[in-house]
Amino acid sequence: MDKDTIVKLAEIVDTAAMNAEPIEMLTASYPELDLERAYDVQRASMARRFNRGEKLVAMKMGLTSRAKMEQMGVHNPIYGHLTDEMMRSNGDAIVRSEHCHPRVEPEVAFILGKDLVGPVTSAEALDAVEWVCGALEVIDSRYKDFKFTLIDVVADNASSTRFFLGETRKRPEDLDLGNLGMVMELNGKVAETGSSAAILEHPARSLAELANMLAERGEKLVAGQIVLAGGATKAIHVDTGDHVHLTVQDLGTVDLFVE
Ligand code: 0L1
Ligand code: MG
Repeated sequence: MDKDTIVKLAEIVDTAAMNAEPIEMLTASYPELDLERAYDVQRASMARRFNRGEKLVAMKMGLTSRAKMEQMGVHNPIYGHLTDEMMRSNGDAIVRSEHCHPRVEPEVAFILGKDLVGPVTSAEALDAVEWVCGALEVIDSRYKDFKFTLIDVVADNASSTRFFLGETRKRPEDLDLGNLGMVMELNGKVAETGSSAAILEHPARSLAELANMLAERGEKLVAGQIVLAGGATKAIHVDTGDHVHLTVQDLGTVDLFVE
């Protein structure tokens, strides 16, 4: 697949995200698109955002739970890029009309105190973490009727759209990071319960995997960057008027509204 095609596909996914207009999966028209090239499309779509003035502030891991991997028939997680334009403050609202079919998932996020260059072990990855907090990620696949392959999702920046961090920050050594209980409520009713253990068995493993996948491309995570480790439960659909409230053991709460 040549560079012009990568740039064209990046324009298609970026425009779909900007206009909240669902598209057919790319692999239907470009069956030669493979995982490597899909990450090229993801980077080319990010380059378009950076040209519009957005700044990279975070990375995310996706498809980190067994349930989600089985659902997609894959064995490896994926990653995506998150910008300042995607970040919202705890308690803010997302705008329903800016999204195709938004869903929300409960996560744990890291804030790095040091650069992190793979290959690393989970322990080495954790050593680069300054703070841990709870997070809500809003994902919004741009594909019509949720029909896509893993390759399509990667090209679509792992369905990234918005993310919210909790205000409570803890050092990793002050938490039972591998088994934090999480309860996600929708409009005052418990919608999902889970544990951070569902995030690749330990969120630190997810962080290490991310550093290792980036290292394959000669890239690294840098001090100050945020990393969303992945969803601990299924994502829930949200619509106008909804309120999602997440409680993470020892990490307080995170709220988002849909307007
Ligand atoms: O954050 C993630 O787990 C990415 C999910 C990508 C697939 C989807 O949109 O469900
Ligand atoms: Mg996620």
